[in-house]
Amino acid sequence: MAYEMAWLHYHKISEKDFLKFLTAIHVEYEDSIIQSAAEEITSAVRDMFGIYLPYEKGESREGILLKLSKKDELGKEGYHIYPSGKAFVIEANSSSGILYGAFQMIRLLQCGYRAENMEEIKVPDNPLRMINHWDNMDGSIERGYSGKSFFFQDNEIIVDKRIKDYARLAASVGINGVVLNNVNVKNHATELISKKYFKQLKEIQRIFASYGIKLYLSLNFATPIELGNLNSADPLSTEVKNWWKDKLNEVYQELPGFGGFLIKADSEGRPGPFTYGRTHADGANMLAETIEPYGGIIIWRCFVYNCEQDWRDKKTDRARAGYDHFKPLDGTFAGNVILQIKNGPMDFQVREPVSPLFGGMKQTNQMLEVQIAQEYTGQQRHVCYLIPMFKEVLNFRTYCENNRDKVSDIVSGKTYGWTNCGMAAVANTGDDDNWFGHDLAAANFYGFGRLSFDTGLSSEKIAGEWIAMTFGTHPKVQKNIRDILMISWPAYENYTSPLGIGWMVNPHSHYGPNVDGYEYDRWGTYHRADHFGLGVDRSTKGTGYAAQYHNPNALNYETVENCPEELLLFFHYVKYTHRLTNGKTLIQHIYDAHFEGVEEVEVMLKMWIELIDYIEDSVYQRVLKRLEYQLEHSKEWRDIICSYFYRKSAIPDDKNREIF
Ligand code: GCW
Repeated sequence: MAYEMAWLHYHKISEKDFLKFLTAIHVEYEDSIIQSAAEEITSAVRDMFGIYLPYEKGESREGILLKLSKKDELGKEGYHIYPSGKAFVIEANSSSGILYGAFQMIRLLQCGYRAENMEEIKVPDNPLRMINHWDNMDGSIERGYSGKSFFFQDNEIIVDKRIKDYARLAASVGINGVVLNNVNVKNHATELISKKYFKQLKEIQRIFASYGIKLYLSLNFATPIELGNLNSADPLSTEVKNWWKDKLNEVYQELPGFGGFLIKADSEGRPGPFTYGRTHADGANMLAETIEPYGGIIIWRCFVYNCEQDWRDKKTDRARAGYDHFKPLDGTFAGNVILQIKNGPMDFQVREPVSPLFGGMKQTNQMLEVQIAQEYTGQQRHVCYLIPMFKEVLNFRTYCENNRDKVSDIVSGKTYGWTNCGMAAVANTGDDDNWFGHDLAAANFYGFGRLSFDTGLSSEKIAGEWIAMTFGTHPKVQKNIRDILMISWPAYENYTSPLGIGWMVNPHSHYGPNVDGYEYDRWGTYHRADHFGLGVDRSTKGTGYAAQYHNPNALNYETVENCPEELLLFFHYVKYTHRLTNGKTLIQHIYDAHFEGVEEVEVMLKMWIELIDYIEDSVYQRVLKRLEYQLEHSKEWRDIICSYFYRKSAIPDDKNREIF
């Protein structure tokens, strides 16, 4: 095994109290998931305590007991773990619940808990907790920053030991659905739902299922044309419907228990219902109806916008597109359709407002899409711990109702009683030895899973757990790495683009500073910077985007005075001389934030260097190199952004720093 096991490699622990339970694992009922749970416990106990636990069937009052129960409060996938006399009990209504309980027990031990403090009941907050891979069948990964795909190579599906280890990593943080292939479905990927690939898919599905994970695929809306030789993919054509029916029946015959499909339609060159003058509800419902008898779901992405649109018209605004397209369709989607919505209205920028579709549509299942692949946040070469950003999104009050109106309430189904809903993340894995390119990027995968399971966990708590599992519980290790993670997103925001404006990256690669780099900038620069100021006016005088929110959000975003400052330039064109609440002018804020961002990276690097004696050398060196690089790159960001705005504004830095 050339690769490492991220947070699933266990440190020896000295918790003596737990030893009394380490006589055997007892299971009353057995299936593949319970076997996985038992296997996980056995190997963890072996590594942590040096004890080999025998596995026994039948009831017992001693040892580690895996028990199926019938308790309403544990829901479908929840667990109750607790010590009881000479037994440590992991109890749940389903085998998945037992698996999650087993991983939690292991986690608590790794985090240094004593047996008496290990009782816990937890039911996952979100029904669906998914990872979306953008893996292509040639082995490349769209926006992949940690090597090649471990699912595909040369247009074949790989089935090897790593698939199981991936399932272990995902299940250990509560993931229960995985989309294998990129949403841009082309060529061979269109054929994934054909005979050629069923055998391997079946195998992957079996491995995933033994870790409580359902398999999903991304679908090409034009499959009837490309695979079926029809001349249309019109969702209302009987011929097209029948073709899909036969095809999807075949899929479910071959892959019973298959989760369903993720679809990107009418976006960035992908085909969709618009070609035929149909709505997205027509498209989604046609597919949903076909797979409904099998319990399948259609996850339909709301990332629909016209990248060719002409912005000289003042009301034209990419940010408006999702809401403008989907809001009028509220209530027309089938019950097994879920709309998957990116956290912001644009595209995973370091700072965006929350998409107004959350709480904007009240009668349509919704799912939150975030991106742990750091496409716009340093591409896994910079540390950028994204969990604090996701927490802000989840905690955002939409005001769609008087209470239970936060994004976390909506996507978990608490607001409107949905059961088809949840959270999805665009994956940051690849076949690098450490899975994530940057060792510290693993915290985003780990954190996303944990947060989707338990939205109440704090970013610090999640970081602490991940550090304990990965690097141990030494207080210095805990403190320094947690501090590095916690300042990384604000630092990245500081040295890149200011106050919510975004997009100051090189076109296509989406990496490195380029103030005018927005690739769809045919009609002037996205950020609208001139000699007097910058920012996009999205008030009613401008594009009108701010009005897509419920009040008071809409009212707040409408005016410069009430707009949250971190989003000021997203919503308003503001003069360089405008005074912010801290008394600084906008231009001075731009200079200061960029210098501060670099200083924060200096601190991050220093804190890592202090860990030289505590971290295994190869890992220490890998991270050190990346942090040194990050520091240099953050300076480049600072210099390019500051000099651009110095030249535009001709206002010098009041601290007289050298601006190149
Ligand atoms: O941000 C854009 C990315 C594309 C991606 C698209 C999407 C998979 O640059 O690479 O395509 O988002 O989310 O569909």
